[in-house]
Amino acid sequence: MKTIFSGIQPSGTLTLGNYLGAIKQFVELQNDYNCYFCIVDAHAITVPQDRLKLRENIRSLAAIYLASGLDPEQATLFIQSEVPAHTQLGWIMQTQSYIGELERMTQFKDKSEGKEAVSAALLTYPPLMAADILLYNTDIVPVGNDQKQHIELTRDLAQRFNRKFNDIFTIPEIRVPKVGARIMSLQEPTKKMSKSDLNQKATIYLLDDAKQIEKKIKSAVTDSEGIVRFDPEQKPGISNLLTILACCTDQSIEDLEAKYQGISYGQFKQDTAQAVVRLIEPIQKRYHDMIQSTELDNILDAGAEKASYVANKTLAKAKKAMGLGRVKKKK
Ligand code: ATP
Ligand code: LTN
Repeated sequence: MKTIFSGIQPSGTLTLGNYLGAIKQFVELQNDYNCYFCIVDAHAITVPQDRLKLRENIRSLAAIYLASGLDPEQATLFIQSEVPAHTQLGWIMQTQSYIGELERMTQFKDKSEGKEAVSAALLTYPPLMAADILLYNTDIVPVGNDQKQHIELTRDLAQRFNRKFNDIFTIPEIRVPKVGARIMSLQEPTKKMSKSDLNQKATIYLLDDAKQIEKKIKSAVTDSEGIVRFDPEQKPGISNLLTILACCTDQSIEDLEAKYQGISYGQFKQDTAQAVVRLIEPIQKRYHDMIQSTELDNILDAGAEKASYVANKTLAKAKKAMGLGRVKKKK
């Protein structure tokens, strides 16, 4: 059975973009693959975090994984910092990364731009991400479109290591959803919808209530053409809403274009909001049951143990291949 690994940062309340780009795929894939889904808290601290808020976000993300339908019997769910092999292999992968290639990463450029104090860890974020993936002999990494560059680099680092030392790492493939790989901001539909957007109206959070969702979609930026048509270049706002509606109802964009011929943006927006609410409401209900439960802790404990076992084996191989540590003398 092939192996899947993916991670989400506990850096704020999850968005509809995170759900449609990442989690929805995780749930669909869990029956057919050996899956590891991680809460990458060590990645979240590459930018400043409030410690209490971070704790809360970690637990909240775990509850969202479960509420979305990830089954701990099928998939291993765990917290990155509870499996030390991640940061250990992360260091090793840093030794194989060139500063130039790390500086070229668009996420680094975006997050460091205009800032005075940029942590070194923001630059070395991709080798840690490579370590996450490579520890589990991962074949496939399901992510949104924005992670393509990081997965490419992971492949390069793995190949570089294998060539120089020993053929240890599996070279992973990326998997992005056909529709929904890049959900855009509701207010600036040429920008991706993001957890960290300061404009609350731009982003639908998975824990928003029905009223908030309706309000946000109603005020989403569109155009004056008045035709519901998919054209991301000329009509980014309407195309984004079409994508959202298609993902939430599992219909094709073509079918929706036909269905909304001659129908007003007002009605289209109302239907889109309703579809989002219908998708999210049951997740929210399960979330509230899950978040306080001891079951959540048991699942994360078991996940960390299972992940550590596999990760430590790969880490030991990588260390040995590089000559780290020692070989004990026989008596
Ligand atoms: P931030 O905005 O703080 O950088 P983020 O939400 O972009 O955070 P992650 O938590 O690291 O970043 O993303 C988790 C997963 O969600 C990744 O697979 C990412 O590709 C996907 N994702 C994030 N935003 C979107 C989006 N707008 N559309 C589709 N997928 C997305
Ligand atoms: N960088 C990713 C989060 C992430 C990840 C991973 C995704 C960290 N490690 C391993 C897939 C596999 C992001 O979404 N910003």
